[in-house]
Amino acid sequence: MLEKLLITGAAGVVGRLVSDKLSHVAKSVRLSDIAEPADLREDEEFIACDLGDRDGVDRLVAGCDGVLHLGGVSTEQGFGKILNANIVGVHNLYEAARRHGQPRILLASSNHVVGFYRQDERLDANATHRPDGWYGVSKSFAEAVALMYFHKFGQETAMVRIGSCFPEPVDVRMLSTWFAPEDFIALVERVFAAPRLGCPVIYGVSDNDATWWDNSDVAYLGWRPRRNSGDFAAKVAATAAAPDKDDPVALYQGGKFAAGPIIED
Ligand code: NAI
Ligand code: 15L
Repeated sequence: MLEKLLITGAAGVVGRLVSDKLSHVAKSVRLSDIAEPADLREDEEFIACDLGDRDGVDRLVAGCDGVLHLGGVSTEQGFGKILNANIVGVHNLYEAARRHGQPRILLASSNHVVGFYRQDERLDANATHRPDGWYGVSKSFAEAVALMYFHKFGQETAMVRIGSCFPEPVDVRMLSTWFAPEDFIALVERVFAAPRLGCPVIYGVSDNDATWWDNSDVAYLGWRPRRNSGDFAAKVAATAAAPDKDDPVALYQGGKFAAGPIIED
């Protein structure tokens, strides 16, 4: 079990879904974000920090033996916003980790690293990157940083290309990309408990009937997602319109991100 797990991005969607459910992973948890989580309890340690603040990130990482790195810009945005949180922030995190005993890192990467593959293609960990916007490029950068620190210093990282981590799938694409929060929690446990991690790509996805991604390269982690988006298929069919087959939402794995414009700062 970890002594202290740092969770960045703790006030975000995923942070709020998982951060109070990791008592089997770490004896204590340090939460951080630029914004204070709405439901912060008095007994929780919270440190406000902008990931672009090098010294602040250094202080955050000190004393932690694991990092769940969720913080940063999570949608397509102008390059300036992405640069601070997802590029400078990742640099600051890995430099702090190098200075503070190389805590194992679970990096929240994204399916948008490979968003320009078609939905009829099947990908494994070796798929060449095809980012679908600046957000996807920033996650591609983060994976490159993780690999560089692994090969140079032995820093271990799980590069988790999350599909869609929300309480339930709400549209047709999410029937393939859905990552149930409880499957994410199970993955966090395996990543920090595994005797050897390395620096693998892991597709963050549940055991859905429909799937684009193959995780056989990380069978050694012993992680078994249990949830299946198929349980929601009838609800999705009743509530979400099926997109036209030529709509980018139905064509590319990245869905609407692949069709989006460049956002100017
Ligand atoms: P979110 O946008 O709800 O949460 C991200 C958090 O990062 C926010 O609370 C925000 O305040 C914080 N943040 C933004 N800029 C920051 C900065 N400069 N310094 C410190 N904190 C900053 O995103 P969500 O959905 O919780 O995702 C968590 C992580 O997982 C993100 O890195 C996202 O890119 C990644 N991801 C999430 C997916 C999902 O389906 N929810 C899918 C693929 C990747
Ligand atoms: C992501 O990377 C985003 O952070 C999340 O908000 C969703 O849009 C998700 O991908 C997705 O592709 O569904």
